[in-house]
Amino acid sequence: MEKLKFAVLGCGFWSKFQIGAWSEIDGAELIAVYNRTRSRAEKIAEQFKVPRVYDSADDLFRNEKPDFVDIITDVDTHAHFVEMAVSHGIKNIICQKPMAPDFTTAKRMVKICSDAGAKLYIHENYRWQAPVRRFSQIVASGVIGKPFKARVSFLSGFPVFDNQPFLKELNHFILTDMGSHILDVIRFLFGECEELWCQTKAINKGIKGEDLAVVMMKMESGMPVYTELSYASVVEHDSFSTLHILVEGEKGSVYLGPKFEIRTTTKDGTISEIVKFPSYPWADPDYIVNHESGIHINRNILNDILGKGRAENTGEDNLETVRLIWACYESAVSGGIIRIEEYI
Ligand code: 89Y
Repeated sequence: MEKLKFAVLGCGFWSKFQIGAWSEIDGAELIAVYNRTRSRAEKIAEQFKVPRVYDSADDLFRNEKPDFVDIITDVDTHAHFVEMAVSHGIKNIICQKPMAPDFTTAKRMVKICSDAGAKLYIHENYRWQAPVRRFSQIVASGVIGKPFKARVSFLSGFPVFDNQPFLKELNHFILTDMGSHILDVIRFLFGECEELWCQTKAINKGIKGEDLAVVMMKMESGMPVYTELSYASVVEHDSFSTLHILVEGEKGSVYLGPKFEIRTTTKDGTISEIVKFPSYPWADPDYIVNHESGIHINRNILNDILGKGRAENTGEDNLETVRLIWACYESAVSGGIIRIEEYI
């Protein structure tokens, strides 16, 4: 089978997990890696047997002419590398979440790609987590009837800054880092949001951004969704690195809770199932459900590139998640309700 050749830009914390996920998929071959600090790229190249290493992304594009590129650099550089890829004629560009450091930049990235006839995909993987997919199937099966309300929680005290110290330096933290996941899962499960109200706070000492956000949403369907995101929580069941969801419907409720257990309750009683998924040597056990989902999103994107399917996580689609993140910040500052169709 002919494999598409791809390059990775950025060899920081997330690259080994994303490249690990690619290594589980037939049909794509990693031919080169770039990192500003060359030694980091060399380390990744050694681990994953990548033939060529660059400390200039321009040189990489010029020499390698990859079929697609996977950008896994820090958020502040995403737009720069997307533009560079476009200028080198790359037609398939994958960019790590969050797409951009602000909404205006995200809109510009989508436009640049669309004007150039390049496809932009955003690596937004939480909706691909095995428990989230199974949860969505159960809700769609109709067993609980029409959903009328949901609560989505990410409450964690995981020492996230140990692995990703730069998160401490972000002026906007939990809504960009985790909100991009959670708000995207909410869109995946319940459709688009009509209006929202948000409150944020910084609880941990020594961080620049907020580590707590509480959001009340009214979906276009009229359904209320409450979501809470926190890296300041000391709770019995830490959500890391997934989320807990309760949906109530006319005939029952479904709860995705600790240890990937889904409990479905109707008038006949409660049925429990534990969602299972494989582990991989390249994955970190603390993040396993998160890392495993990378395989599914990568496969979905690859199939789109190959013309064999439609990608869920296009730039255009992800722009709606980015819109919600920044609508949340605006609400947190103004104290008001934001109507999403007016937030442009
Ligand atoms: O950066 C985040 C992500 O994408 O998943 C969890 C994380 O590593 C820390 O919040």
